[in-house]
Amino acid sequence: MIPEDHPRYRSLRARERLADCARAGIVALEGLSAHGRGEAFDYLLGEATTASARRAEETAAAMIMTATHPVISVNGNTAALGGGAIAALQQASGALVEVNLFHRTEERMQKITALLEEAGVAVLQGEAERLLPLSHDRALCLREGIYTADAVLVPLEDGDRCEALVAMGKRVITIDLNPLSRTAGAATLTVVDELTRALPTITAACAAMDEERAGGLMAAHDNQRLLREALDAIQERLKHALD
Ligand code: PTJ
Repeated sequence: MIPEDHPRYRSLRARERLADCARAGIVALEGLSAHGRGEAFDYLLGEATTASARRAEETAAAMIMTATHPVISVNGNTAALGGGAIAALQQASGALVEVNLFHRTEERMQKITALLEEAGVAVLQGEAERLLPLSHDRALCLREGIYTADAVLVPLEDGDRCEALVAMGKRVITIDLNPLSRTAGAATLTVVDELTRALPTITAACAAMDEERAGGLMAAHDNQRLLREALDAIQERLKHALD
């Protein structure tokens, strides 16, 4: 039992949730190390949404709301930490939700689908086909989902699939705390923020989005600048770490 007044309460609760979900076969064991890497970057960012990340989240909403076939791709970590937030984003945006796993087993696919449905998500289902040019199982996706999408939100993505989706002409929006990752560099838009902070902000921005604002945000978008601003925020924190 983690006491609510513990200074690291939020972080400890997230770890506990991921560990519980790993024991239940929802989160891959590798997902725990992926989370640890994310935590380290979040520490460096001050565990808060920077102004630049907020702009990225608003731009993400613009890209989703102006797409004709937006899809949210969900893996084990995202389902464990953000099931309810995915349901809210789906409701605000009308995006389809598809489960897509790196460490894919039929059992995990079913468990993650059940967890998402319990959280209120309508999960797209069907016969997955090997439709992406990748040697691993993230190539498996639904023809009427990720394959047809013109915008894909892929939280905690791996670089290969991100590059493949961009090469297919899709807008690829990722949420990744590591501004130096291959994914961060390859995506159309990288939200350098923690998943559970980023998703509700994107949802709120979707609900408030109009065509003119969306056009302005997308015209001003520069992903390299967003990544540089994230690194600047880290450098600034380090400069004053011992003040
Ligand atoms: O459920 P599966 O089988 O699809 O596997 C999922 C994992 C996460 C194991 C898989 O996609 C993977 O190995 O991911 P990577 O390549 O380790 O990338 C995960 C990225 O997400 C890393 O750059 C982390 O810094 C970042 N990250 C981890 N936790 C969070 C995060 N970013 C935002 N919010 C988080 N909570």
